[in-house]
Amino acid sequence: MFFLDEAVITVRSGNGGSGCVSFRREKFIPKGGPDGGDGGHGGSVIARSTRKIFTLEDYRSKRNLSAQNGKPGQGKNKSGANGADCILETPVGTIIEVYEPGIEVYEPGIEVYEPGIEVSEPGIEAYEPGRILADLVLDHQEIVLLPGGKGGKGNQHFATSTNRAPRIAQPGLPGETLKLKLTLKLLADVGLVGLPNAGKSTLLSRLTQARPKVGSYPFTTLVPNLGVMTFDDLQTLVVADIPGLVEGARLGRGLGHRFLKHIERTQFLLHLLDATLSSETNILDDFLMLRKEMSAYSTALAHKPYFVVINKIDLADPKRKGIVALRKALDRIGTKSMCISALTGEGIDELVQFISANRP
Ligand SMILES: Nc1nc2c(ncn2[C@@H]2O[C@H](COP(=O)(O)OP(=O)(O)OP(=O)(O)O)[C@@H](O)[C@H]2O)c(=O)[nH]1
Ligand SMILES: [Mg+2]
Repeated sequence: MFFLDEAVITVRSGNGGSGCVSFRREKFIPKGGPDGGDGGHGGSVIARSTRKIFTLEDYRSKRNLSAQNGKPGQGKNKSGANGADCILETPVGTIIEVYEPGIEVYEPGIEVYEPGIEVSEPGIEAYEPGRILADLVLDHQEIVLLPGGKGGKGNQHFATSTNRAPRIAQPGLPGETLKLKLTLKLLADVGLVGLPNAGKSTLLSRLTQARPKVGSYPFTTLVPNLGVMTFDDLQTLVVADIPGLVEGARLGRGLGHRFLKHIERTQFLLHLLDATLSSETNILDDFLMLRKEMSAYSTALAHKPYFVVINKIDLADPKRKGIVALRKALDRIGTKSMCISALTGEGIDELVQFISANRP
C-alpha cells in the first residue's frame, strides 16, 4: 500500500463573469431601459473531508486544480451562471496551510472597478505562508480555502436620474492562485510505539479487527495501520500502529520518525517493549531510548500520557531481574506497566480493561 501524507498543490479560484451592457429592445419602444444581467460568481476552492479515503495519494497526480470561471451576464436581465467550485476531498485529519501566497490572476483587459461601487477583495494577509486555513478533523467538514471572484454587476444597476442609459457594467473580480501544503495527521485515540519487531502489529490485530502484516523481522510495517477497538458498551477507539522506532529516529534514522506525526494527536500512547530482546540487566534502556526519541521529536509527544506494555511474556520470565527492575523504576515515576503476550493472548483482557478505564 502506498501512503502519501504530504502534498503541495496549486489551486486557482474562478474569475467572476463580467456584467453585461444591454438595453431593452421591444416593439414600439425604440429606446428601452438598461437590462444587462450580472456576471456569475467564479467557483471557489473548497476543502471537504471524508472518511472514504485515508491518504493524500490522489494529490500525487492532481497537482494543479482550478475552479471554473463565472459566465458573463446577458441581456434581458439574465445573470451568468456561477462557475463550478473546485472541491478538494481530503482524508479526515488533514491540515491545509498556505505554502506560497496567492497571486491574483488579472486577465488582460479586466479592470476592477467602476466609480462609486464598493469592491471587496479577499484580504491578502489571510494568505501568509504557514497560515493554517483548515484542520479537518470531522467527516464531511467543508471549508472555503479560496473564494471565487465576484461576478460584475450588469448595467441595469447603474441607471441614475441623469444617466438613464448607462453604458457601463462592472467586470468580474479575478480569481486567485495559491500554493497549498496538505499534511495528513491521522486521528487515532491510542498510539502503539516501540522498537521494530516489538509486536505492535500483532497487538493491533489482537485488540481490533485490523489484520496488519506481521513478520519475524524488523521493519515489517512500512506505513501506519489503524484499527478500531469496540468495547462492551459499544463505544469505539481508534488504535494506530506505526513503523518501529530506532535509536536516532529523531535524526531521521529508520522509518518511524516519518510517521511520528500520526500519533501526535492521540489521547495516549502504549509503549511496547520486547521482553525477549534485552539482556538481563536492561530492558529499561530500550524504554528510555524510545522516550528520548519521542521527546526530541516534539513537545506534544513528550507530554502525552503513556503506559508501558511488556510484550512476549510467553518467552520471558516476568520475574526476571531486568523486567522487575524496569517495573519498579516505572512505579517510582507513577507509570503503569503490564506484561502481556500479543501472541498467546496472555494479559490482553487486563490490557483491554485498562484501556477502557483510561478512555477519553
Ligand atoms: N512469542 C511471541 N512472539 C510475538 C509476540 N508478539 C509478536 N510476536 C512476534 O514478533 C514478531 C514481530 O511482530 P510484529 O507484530 O510484526 O512486530 P512490529 O512491532 O509490528 O514490528 P515492525 O512492524 O517491524 O515495527 C513476529 O514474528 C510476531 O509473531 C508475543 O507476544 N510472543
Ligand atoms: Mg508492525
